Amino acid sequence: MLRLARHPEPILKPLPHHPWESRYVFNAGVVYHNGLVHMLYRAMGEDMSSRLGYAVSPDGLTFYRLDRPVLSPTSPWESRGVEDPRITFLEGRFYVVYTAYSGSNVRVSMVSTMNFITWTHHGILLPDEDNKDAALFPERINGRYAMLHRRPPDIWLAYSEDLIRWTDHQVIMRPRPGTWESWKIGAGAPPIKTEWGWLLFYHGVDHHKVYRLGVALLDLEDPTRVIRRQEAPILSPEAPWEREGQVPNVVFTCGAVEIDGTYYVYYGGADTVIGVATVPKEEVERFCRGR
Ligand code: BMA
Repeated sequence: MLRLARHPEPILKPLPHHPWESRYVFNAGVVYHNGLVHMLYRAMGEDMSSRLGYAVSPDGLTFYRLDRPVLSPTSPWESRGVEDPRITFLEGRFYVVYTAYSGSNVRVSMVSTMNFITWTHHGILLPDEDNKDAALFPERINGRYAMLHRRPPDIWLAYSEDLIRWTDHQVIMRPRPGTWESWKIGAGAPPIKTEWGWLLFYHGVDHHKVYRLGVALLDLEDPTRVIRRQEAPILSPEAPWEREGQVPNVVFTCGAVEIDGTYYVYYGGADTVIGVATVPKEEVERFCRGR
């Protein structure tokens, strides 16, 4: 059974002297590129609107952050915040799919960058529906781009020729009644390519609103086909800073990386701080192989 081991302390906390991130930092997207972990994290401060901060780390544990947000709301769709960024390095650019929150609606929105400071805005991806927890696959599959998204309570997959117009929407994973993921599920980290399939760290919520993390494996050629899905969660809120905070009993991931034979899964604890939990690559491979 695959289990993550949590790092004993949060790796990023709110900073009282930065008004934009004085209250909560959580739900971080990450990418490992040229020997550095680049992180975009959701930050909330005095005005309770979400912005994205940027932090960078040489080892996955010690992060150095900028003193101002790198992405703030720009359109009416996100007047109350830009939330839950998921970063995918795709064809030489960093694409970030995030939740645009208007106060009454949530939309999937996308920006891209080469440097995490200056952005190209691609706009809303699924214009006519409330949707979140979207994540791009890091390469085309049979010639088309692929993205996971969430029509409650399920994880869906869609394809696109141009990253903007999405078609062929299909449910790929549903909640499992009577379990830790009985109410709703959503993609976590963007899918990670392995020899055995697309590795997916995702979240599940039960009817007591406890958020936990799970793991699944999707077919490389046809990612609508779920090869394997572990029954037990891989991380549950147990540490004090996962059990108490803005929203109690939450571990919620938006990104994971592999560094030197270890997977690092970053997650928000109680929508208040950022933690990381790790697992050796061999154990993940054992899960992928089904033994
Ligand atoms: C989800 C999202 C996440 C959040 C989680 C727990 O619906 O809004 O950003 O971490 O709820 O509150």
